Amino acid sequence: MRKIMAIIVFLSIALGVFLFMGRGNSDIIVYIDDMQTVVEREDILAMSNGISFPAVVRSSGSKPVETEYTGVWIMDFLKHLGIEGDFDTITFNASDGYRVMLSGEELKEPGNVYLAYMRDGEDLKSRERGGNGPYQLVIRSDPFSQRWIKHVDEMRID
Ligand SMILES: Nc1nc2c(c(=O)[nH]1)N[C@H]1C(S)=C(S)[C@@H](COP(=O)(O)O)O[C@H]1N2
Ligand SMILES: [Mo]
Repeated sequence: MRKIMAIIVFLSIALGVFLFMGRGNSDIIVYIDDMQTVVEREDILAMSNGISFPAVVRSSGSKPVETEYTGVWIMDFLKHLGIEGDFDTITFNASDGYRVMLSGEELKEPGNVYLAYMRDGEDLKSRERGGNGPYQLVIRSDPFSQRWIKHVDEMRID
């Protein structure tokens, strides 16, 4: 009996770890003034209507690759949180400490800044799993992709 209990406990822990690792952290925390909103992956998938666009990816040490990203336009993302145009800048933070601030002007440019969650029809993998995700900010006017923030997990709206 104790053996069976031990096996059940072990399997539950293993399953928990597996699910945790598999998901990575797929929430984005949005800060506005003193308020903090947690946006979950299913919210992001529901708001995007699956917009896809081509992009050339230049990663250090490899040739440029033509790919297709899928994501939500940043202004549509904000609109779903009740944020329209009343901000000057947004600071994007990544889980590895990378940080980029973008101006409202640039963010409002139609079809430029996207919060991407898929590349070539596959979910972006987390940093732990060797990917650029689970979310990557893609700035289409930025051909050398220095500001294409990988692993975005926070946004501060000012
Ligand atoms: N989170 C995060 N995003 C990042 C970076 C980084 O170090 N961390 N580097 C930037 C730079 S300098 C480039 S050129 C592109 C591509 O980086 P890669 O060559 O490592 O793929 O990602 C950008 N986004
Ligand atoms: Mo770079």
